[in-house]
Amino acid sequence: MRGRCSRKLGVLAKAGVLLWVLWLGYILLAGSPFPSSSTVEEDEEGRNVRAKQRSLDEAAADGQLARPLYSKPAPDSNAMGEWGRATHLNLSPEEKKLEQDSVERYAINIYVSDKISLHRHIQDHRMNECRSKKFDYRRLPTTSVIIAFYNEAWSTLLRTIHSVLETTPATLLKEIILIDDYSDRVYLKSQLAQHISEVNRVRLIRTKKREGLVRARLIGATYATGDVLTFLDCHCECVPGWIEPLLERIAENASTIVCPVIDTIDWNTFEFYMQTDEPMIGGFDWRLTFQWHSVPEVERKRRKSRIDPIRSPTMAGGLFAVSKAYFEYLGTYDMGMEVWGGENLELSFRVWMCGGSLEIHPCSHVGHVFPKKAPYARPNFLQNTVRAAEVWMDSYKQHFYNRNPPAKKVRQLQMKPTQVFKQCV
Ligand SMILES: [Mn+2]
Repeated sequence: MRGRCSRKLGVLAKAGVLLWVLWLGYILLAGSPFPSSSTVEEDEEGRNVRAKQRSLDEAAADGQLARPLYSKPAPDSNAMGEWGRATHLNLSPEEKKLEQDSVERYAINIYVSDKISLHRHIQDHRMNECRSKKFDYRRLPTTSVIIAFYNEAWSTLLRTIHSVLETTPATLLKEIILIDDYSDRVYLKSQLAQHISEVNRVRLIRTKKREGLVRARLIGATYATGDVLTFLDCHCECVPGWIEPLLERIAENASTIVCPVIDTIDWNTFEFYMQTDEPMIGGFDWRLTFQWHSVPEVERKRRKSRIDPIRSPTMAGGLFAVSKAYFEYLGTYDMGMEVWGGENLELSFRVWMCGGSLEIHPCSHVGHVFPKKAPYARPNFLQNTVRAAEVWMDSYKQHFYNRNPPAKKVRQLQMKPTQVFKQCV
């Protein structure tokens, strides 16, 4: 025991002497006339070097703050779908049958999706100004990402989750809240719970009955602890840098709902098509169906640069960020709405009528798989749009009923004349 102690002391003493010698050497070198034969030019050069070092340090600090919770594995250019490329498979008749079955079941080619990495990279083709834009990470609000799903395929759901974890700076991401709206597919039970338990900052909430998209999202929002609620669909892939512009805009103006540019992921090949030209904005027709329009001249003139957010009358619905406090002030969604369809227009009308605004940020890009067809029936679409018209359209609702006679019947059947609707609070 004692021998061991004295051996240790000996080692420590030697290490001490060695450190002292090194320090002395450093002092001698630093003090030697060799580096300090100073001329004015060299001083300036030194200052430049120091300034460069400082900016490198700052960039490194920014880089630290921009770092997501998990990093993607190194890209593998040979892997299927890497960089958002299309996947084309040479299939045997049996495999072809499996592929067709998956399309039949999900309205998305899940056979192909299953072959693509859950962590694939997406090529960033955003405008240069977007890619070089700097953010003050210490001042951006935090966000909770809310993803509701019903019987979603495994690989599209999990790719969405991993994509959020691998592209959202850890300092900004409070949590991902998954709401299972009473799915019955077996892999969404314990297998999903197990997978989720192995990643940080993901919560899984399950409803006790089928609630529909709107209520499922609102249930998710009640668990959110972030400053901003970011709603995503359950078959998305985020492009790096997607969240910062949304959060920065909400920090500037808390009464703004901000949407990313929604890029298309092909339902069949999973090719990621990034929209590189001017984004489209949302509108609607008199049947209250959502439509895309090009940016009008007046809005184009109002904006000072092509990376300024674009005001949009309506949103597509699936993907947007809103300050939690402002969403509550707005009265959230119309709770009487079921499933999906119409709720996006209702919320769009609500935000504009209640003094807020709705914008699309050209620097924020999220890919979405638009399915081959609507994956499940939505018998309540008409009912939802009737509610939106009754609450917000005043006398303009006549155009809606004229263009959409079945809506009149829905109103007679479902709306009591005394019914009071929620407007601005
Ligand atoms: Mn969708």
